[in-house]
Amino acid sequence: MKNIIVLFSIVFILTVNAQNKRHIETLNDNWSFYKGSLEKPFEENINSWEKVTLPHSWNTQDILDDEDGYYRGDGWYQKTMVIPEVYENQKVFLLFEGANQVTSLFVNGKEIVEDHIGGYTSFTRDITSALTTGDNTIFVKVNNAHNDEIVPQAADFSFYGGIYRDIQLIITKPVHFEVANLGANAIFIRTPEVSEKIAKISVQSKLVRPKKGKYDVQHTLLDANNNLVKRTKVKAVFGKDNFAEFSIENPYLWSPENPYLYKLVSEIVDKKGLVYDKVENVVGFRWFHFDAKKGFSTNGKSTKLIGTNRHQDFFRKANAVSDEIHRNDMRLLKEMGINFLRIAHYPQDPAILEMCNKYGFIATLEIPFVDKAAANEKGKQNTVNMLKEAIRFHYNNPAIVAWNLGNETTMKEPEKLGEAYVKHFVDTHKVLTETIKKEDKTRYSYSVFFREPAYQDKLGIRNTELVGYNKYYGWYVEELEDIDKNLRSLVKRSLELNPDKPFILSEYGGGADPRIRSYHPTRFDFSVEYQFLLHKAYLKTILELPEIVGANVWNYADFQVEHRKDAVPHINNKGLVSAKREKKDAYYLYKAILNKTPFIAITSKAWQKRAGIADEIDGEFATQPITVVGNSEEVELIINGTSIGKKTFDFSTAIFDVSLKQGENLIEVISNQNGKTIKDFAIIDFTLQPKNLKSKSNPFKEIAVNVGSTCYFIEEHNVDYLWMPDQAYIKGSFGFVGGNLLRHPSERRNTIGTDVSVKGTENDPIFQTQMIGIEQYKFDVPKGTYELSLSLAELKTKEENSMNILVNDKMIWKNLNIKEQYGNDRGVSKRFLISVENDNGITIDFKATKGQTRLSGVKLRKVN
Ligand code: GCB
Ligand code: CA
Repeated sequence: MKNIIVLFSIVFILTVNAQNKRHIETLNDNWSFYKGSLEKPFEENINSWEKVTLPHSWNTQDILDDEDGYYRGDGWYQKTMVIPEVYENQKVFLLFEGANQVTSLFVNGKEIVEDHIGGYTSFTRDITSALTTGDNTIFVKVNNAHNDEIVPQAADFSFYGGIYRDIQLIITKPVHFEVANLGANAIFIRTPEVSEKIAKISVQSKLVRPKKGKYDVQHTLLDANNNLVKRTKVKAVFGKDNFAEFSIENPYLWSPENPYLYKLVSEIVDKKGLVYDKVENVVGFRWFHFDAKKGFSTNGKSTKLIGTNRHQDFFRKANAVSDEIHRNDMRLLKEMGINFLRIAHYPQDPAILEMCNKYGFIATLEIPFVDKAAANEKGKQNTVNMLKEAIRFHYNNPAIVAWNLGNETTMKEPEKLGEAYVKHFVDTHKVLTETIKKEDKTRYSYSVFFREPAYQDKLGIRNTELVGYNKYYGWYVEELEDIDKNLRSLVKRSLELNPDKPFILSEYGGGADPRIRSYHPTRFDFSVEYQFLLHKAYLKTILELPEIVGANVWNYADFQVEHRKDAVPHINNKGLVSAKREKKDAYYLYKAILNKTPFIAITSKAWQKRAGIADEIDGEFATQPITVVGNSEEVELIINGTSIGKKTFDFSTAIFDVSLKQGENLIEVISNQNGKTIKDFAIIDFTLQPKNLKSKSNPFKEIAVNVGSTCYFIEEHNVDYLWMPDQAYIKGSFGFVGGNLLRHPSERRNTIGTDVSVKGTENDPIFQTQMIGIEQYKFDVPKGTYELSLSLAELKTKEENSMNILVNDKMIWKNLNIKEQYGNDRGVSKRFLISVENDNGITIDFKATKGQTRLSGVKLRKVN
């Protein structure tokens, strides 16, 4: 009997508690979707619409195809649902975590005012008055068309449309903490005083009460194990803010090294102690400071801030990225060892902030005021409102230390856009800076530029407490060797203007297509190896120079940009991981440098299928460099069971020359650190190309050459098919005769190839790199039957070009005018069957009949 009573009371307590938590559930499933505008949406036959699940974007495919542009217009979502009855006279809200970019909501045909403006901030709407019992119909119209009154006006990312984050259904009692305070939960937590001895906490909250009633607001602080630390109760006032303040002794402090989180449970209770609403927030007790010379410190301890930027983006998902992917990104960043995250270029999913708090990432958060202002009164108001929404929604995250008002806002030079623009532009900066300090006195104001410091200064927009600079030395401008010199001089110029304004290197980086590999990396070749060298150079200076208080790699991951035309069209591949989150070599460099726990890695281990030309005639090995990174003293490398000795790490890097044989090669690396052995390995499937193509011991089989390139190219869609770098003809081997490498016309990208998006192929880098004016291509192969494949393209050529192609003096392609016959910017490949009947091998002649000859790629395969 006693047991039964105990059981009953447990059940009773559980139900009371359950009921008094506000009810929250996601509303992601079972939406119907229509892409386009609708005259009479409520009369539509929904059955013909597409069934979708949130997060959803309608631009997952069209940002990646060969057609310019992507759909920017209306999209309609519809859902029918029964609202769960949780309370009597309950209040029902919809919280949209993110929909891009103007959202209209209709419940049972009734418009819920007002439209939400802006694609990246969360918002909540009270839908109670429009609801009925039984089925309720919800229509959401989202529009992502360009709008002069909404930022971003332009940017290097795609403005994907859709309800691309979760929708939450929130149900409260009539008396509750305000839900729709610009998207925030109306509880603002501050820690006005924190030391090792004492932490003061002040909580501001706002209540909504439809009818009379006397309530208290009760705040309970729990430690990380959910133990009660302190509870306080104040009499609730309505119509204005409630304030509560209390302090605790010997607080556990939150820091990047030890991100200790408390939990604050805020409740509305009546005199009998019955709970009416309950909201939880995390609390981190910390103090922090930026100093232009000494750098950043948390709780008095200096910390060099090193991390990355991050976009909300995943391959073929546009921005419709699940919480699981968000959290996986954060996990990979934690593993890499960062302590600093620039949440660029707009507020992101709550999941990101949750993990910043938990992992101890110092974070900056910004609004999408990018490149250009929405230069009109409405535009300014919208921008300011976005900033307010961002600050209020994310206010309680201890990880955030600064609010950034914009990114490279002078990309479109204001002076060139007229006087009225300049006025709006400068004014917008001013109002945003003020808004930050008005909304939040506990954090720094921040803005990010890319032009010369004096330029911003002259415009009067260098007014925030922190400044960030995005600099692409060694990529868009200047050479790798001068990165150190250029960074030092930039920092100096910034500090000369304002000696007390801390400087953050808010972006730096370079592109790397995981399919492109090189042993002779050069600027703008998009090789993974060049990116590695670039980051190594930056890291050295960043770590050395105290005046760079923080630095963020651009970018954590590759992301999709519809209008970008790099090695992978539509992808900005400056990520340390790919758009599908495969780690690139530079990721491991950061991991080795930033991690304290023992770590070594063969940086190129993801590159499994490799090839090379034998060192000697009839040789059995090809020697290639293998880079190892690690945070110990030295490392030993073992190839196929045989040690080739040890090397000392230099800036966490060691390079071995390794002899690879035909077939499978096992590379092992071993290192000792504090008595602990750490290892890594790589398995390389190696194709040994004979040095002499007539070799008897290693007969020629097949080769693919990326003509006009010093890089290897891995063709992913043909099961890791590998193209080799090109070479000038060597007797007995292969190579080109005559001609010049195709170069990008602009000085800025003076390296090989051109960045045109090539139609009809996914192997753009093969076609983008070319030999122009080529005379011959030769293979000194033995007698036999061969399949010869030629890859060609005319990329943005203006002049007329046509040529004859002959193999061993026999015409195989007459008057080939690629542009006329196939079209500009289109890749063409054709295979020919060739027989070689004497010892002279294969000579392919290219003879211009108009303009110039060209060749992008060549493959040769021995059939018989
Ligand atoms: C920048 C921008 C960023 C771009 C990046 C790039 O400075 O802030 O949005 O994606 O450069 O890759 O060019
Ligand atoms: Ca090529």
